[in-house]
Amino acid sequence: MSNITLYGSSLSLYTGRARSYLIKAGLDYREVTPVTPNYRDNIVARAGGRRGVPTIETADGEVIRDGVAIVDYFEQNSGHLYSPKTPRQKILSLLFDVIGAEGLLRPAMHYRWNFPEHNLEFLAFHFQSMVPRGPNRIEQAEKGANAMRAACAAFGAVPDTFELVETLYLELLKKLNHHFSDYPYLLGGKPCVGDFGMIAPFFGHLGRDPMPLSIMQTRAVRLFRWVERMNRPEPDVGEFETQDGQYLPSDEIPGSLIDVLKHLAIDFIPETIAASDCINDWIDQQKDLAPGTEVMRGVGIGSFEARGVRVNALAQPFRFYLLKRLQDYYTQLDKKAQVSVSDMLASCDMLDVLDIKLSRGIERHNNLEVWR
Ligand SMILES: N[C@@H](CCC(=O)N[C@@H](CS)C(=O)NCC(=O)O)C(=O)O
Repeated sequence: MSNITLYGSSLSLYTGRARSYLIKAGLDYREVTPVTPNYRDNIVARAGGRRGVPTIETADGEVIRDGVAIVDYFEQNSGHLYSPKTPRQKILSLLFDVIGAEGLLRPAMHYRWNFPEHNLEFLAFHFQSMVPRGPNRIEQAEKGANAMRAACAAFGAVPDTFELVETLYLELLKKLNHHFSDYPYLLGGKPCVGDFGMIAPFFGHLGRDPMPLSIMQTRAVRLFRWVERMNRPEPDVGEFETQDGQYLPSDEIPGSLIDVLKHLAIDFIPETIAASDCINDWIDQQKDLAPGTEVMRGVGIGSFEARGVRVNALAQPFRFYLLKRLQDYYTQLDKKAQVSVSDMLASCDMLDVLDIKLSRGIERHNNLEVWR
């Protein structure tokens, strides 16, 4: 029997992050679809009452819900094996964690939900697999799928933005493909927390659903190889000359990664500003929001422009819970390191990530994110 149980699904974006971490760290786990009586009767209550995946049960019987908390738990136990120690690399590791898990939902959901002729049968099967066996299985699965289809539009993928979403995504593929032609992972020879964030959209959705998988395989084979590599226990770096399993020396950041970030900034920065404005307005209006209240997934719609196209997207507090980690790390750096980091962020149009904040903090309590 394995030590760790991962409740998750192949289809789930966020499970992809936790699974990849467990695989790369060589941890002994088994993945279970969250439809078992044990999950329903014992795990959900200890996961804050949320039927969310990924959730794990550790060898000691501890239950942890949320992919970020799961990675944190093992990073702490391993002495932060996948957290770079130098300022620029550590900041980018944290930034890619936010972008991967929160900043690429629009293309991930667009390529899943807006190509039914390619994806629908595949999705129907998987949504049914996530529902416990019983008389209303098909109806319940359809309900779940419809909620996700609606979420796709809420993240800003609607007919008026399809062209923008696709253009940005295809350009991103090219840039990532270029980077992964030279390096096995974002920061060199070893995955970092940011790689685990990025695998979330790039496995469950963009590297697995039929439509986007075929795009990635035909247009970005080196990116596709990174997706494979992130899901294999061996290094799987045969095509690279350098196979040292290390981050790049001297806090180096490759130019190819700066290009990737510069491109991501096109919608990530205006979206983050719009979301923070929206959430801070909402916070101002909540006169009776008691500390400990669960943080909702979205609290309104942020509106912004990218390449001249208006996008309206759900403003999600969780993005800022993650961004604050990067800001806290930056604050405690010495002056010289801060300059080195801010120069790098400025060079990829990402300097704003140091300043965009919510007026109220978020913390975790009983496996839930709550307002401080
Ligand atoms: N912040 C969480 C989000 C997890 C999440 O949204 N999971 C989806 C499936 S991919 C889900 O289970 N949603 C229902 C819920 O969280 O209650 C993470 O990083 O793991």
